[in-house]
Amino acid sequence: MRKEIKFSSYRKVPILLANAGSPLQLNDSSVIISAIKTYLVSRRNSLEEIVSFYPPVKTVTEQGKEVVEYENKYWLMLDEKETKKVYPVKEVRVEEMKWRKWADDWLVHLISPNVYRTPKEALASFDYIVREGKFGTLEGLFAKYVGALAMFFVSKRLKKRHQLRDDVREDLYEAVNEWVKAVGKNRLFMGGNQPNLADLAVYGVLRVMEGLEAFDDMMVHTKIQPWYQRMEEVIEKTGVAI
Ligand SMILES: N[C@@H](CCC(=O)N[C@@H](CS)C(=O)NCC(=O)O)C(=O)O
Repeated sequence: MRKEIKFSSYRKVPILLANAGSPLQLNDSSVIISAIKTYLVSRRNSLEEIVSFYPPVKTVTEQGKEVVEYENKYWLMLDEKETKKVYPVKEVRVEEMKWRKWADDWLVHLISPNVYRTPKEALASFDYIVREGKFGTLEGLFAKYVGALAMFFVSKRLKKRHQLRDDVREDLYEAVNEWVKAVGKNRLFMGGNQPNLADLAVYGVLRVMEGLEAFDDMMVHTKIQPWYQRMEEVIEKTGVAI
């Protein structure tokens, strides 16, 4: 809830608070992932130092809105030896970056138009949000009906902004199948026998829709299921995705 992130001038979630000697705040899911992965592989630098390699850059959009982006957010800060270990050939690194960016710039924008597509779906989505969140009874009821109605309309605007087709499912199916095709038939994950950060990014986006009509439709109408199931299995086995 907004009041829970009052301490932060960055107003989006997720935010990661790390206790790295001094308290440290990491913003943006892709920065969080790149910083942690860098830290886990290298352990050369403190998390603080690693985070400084992903500086925020403020820009102003044509509409005059200030937006923050983070530099290098798909790049792991590794030396030559570590790089060889994580990315045996350069192409593997380029491919991972390409699809992480695709997940952030395209795939993620298909969620709202799909899960708030109809008033009924918007209500089901908010029912889920309210059940998982920390709402009082009345507050929850209000959030559910007002939130669902608001997001139903917002999602129509998002649909226009991102130039989705009238049938937003079509864009979702196409995107997901494009991903399956990119993984191909000769490997379990884009990362080979184990997921890489692109697998993680795509899984993270799709996972959000679990339990909703959009997710079930996607499972039936696309070829995503075998890959998705493998992701669930490795997560189950290792406790974490990577
Ligand atoms: N690029 C950011 C996007 C984060 C984002 O947009 N989060 C949404 C919720 S999923 C949010 O906090 N929106 C509130 C706002 O934009 O004010 C990331 O991947 O972390």
